[in-house]
Amino acid sequence: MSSILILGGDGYLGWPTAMYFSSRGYSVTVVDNYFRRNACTELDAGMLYQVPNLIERAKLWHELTGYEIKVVIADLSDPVVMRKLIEGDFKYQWAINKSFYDLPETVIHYAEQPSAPYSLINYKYADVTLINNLRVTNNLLWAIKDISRDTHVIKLGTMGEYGTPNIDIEEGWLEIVHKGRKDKFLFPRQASSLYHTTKIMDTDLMWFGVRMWDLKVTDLMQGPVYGIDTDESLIDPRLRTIFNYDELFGTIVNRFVVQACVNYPLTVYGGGGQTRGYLNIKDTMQCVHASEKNPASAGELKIFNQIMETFSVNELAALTKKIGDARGLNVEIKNIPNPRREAESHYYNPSYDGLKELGVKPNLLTDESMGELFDIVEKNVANIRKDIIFKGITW
Ligand code: USQ
Repeated sequence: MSSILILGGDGYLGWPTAMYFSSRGYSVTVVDNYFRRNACTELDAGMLYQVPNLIERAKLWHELTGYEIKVVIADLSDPVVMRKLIEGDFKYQWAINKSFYDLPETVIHYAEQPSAPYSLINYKYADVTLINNLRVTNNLLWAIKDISRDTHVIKLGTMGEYGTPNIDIEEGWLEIVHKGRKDKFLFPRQASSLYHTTKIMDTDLMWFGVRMWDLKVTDLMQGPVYGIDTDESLIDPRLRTIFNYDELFGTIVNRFVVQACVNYPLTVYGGGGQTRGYLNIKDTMQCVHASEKNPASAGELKIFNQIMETFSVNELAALTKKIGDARGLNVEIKNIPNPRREAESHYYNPSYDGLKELGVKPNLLTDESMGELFDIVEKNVANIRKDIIFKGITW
């Protein structure tokens, strides 16, 4: 049974990933320090529904399926904690067999502050983002180097590392011919938030570890994710992932559906021409699995662009309105001054064939899939707080 360690196993992607691998027979351990939940409480970000804590989730998963997800509650920005975790010198907060430990064949690294607006609230939150994200990555790098170089690291990066350049975006690398000579480099990167900047720095740290110490790393450049259910959460709604719809932690599709359900005009920032690559949460699972099955070799940094299709903000607003109106919601769209500094009208042509070539079958954003999201949000409409939808964090 292959062993997988998921750093950040309580988050929007971490918990569904844990269930996904567990249900496929992997030995799964999740680690989290409840950063996301605590930030939601501290900053009054709200949630569409309450979710059980990580230990309760793991117990419930075991009761319902017979599978075990081992739980460690710990702060991975502490280097000692990270080393002990990889060495096996730690205590599970929940596991059936608490004494059993095997070195992870794969580490999936989600343990980061994931929000662009959070990273720009003020100096304090910029600092939290930089320190947490870079330290966790550096701690992981050194622990793997010193203790377990055969472990394959799957690191969640972001399409935002590339920004919106006026040339086609390749999958991670670019061949450059300069004054008659040729070489291959990381694709040029230019972030539009400090959160995205930490992801660029993560990639550089990982690339250093690959070059110097022959580590095995896959870096997944993911676009904004939408959706709630995966096959595993269909077993019981209490297994659903954390779902935020506020300005800090909510991503655009999820936010728009929530806004439509409570008659809040869809918050199109600026001109709405901002184009990004999107994917369903179910496809995040498929992509991570494809990466796990096709690991990087020693001394290789594999990079994939983890998106399934592109949309502008205006296109997403129009689709949300179409689906919402068909459900009798009378959805309004409102262009509001853009709180962010980003191009609102730009060229955008990323490549994203690599993961599909490994067998990923896209779940595209259709009337039906957006309708399924509306179904869940409407059932929880009484919990939605309009006051947290837009606060106006400016860059
Ligand atoms: N936007 C609006 N109205 C809103 C919210 C967002 O017009 O109410 C616009 C934003 O200005 C941006 C686009 O929609 O142009 C996407 O915004 P987002 O909040 O959905 O996503 P973003 O801040 O870019 O970050 C999210 C995740 C992050 C991940 C990133 C992938 O929070 O963890 O790395 O998507 S990417 O955008 O490709 O860098």
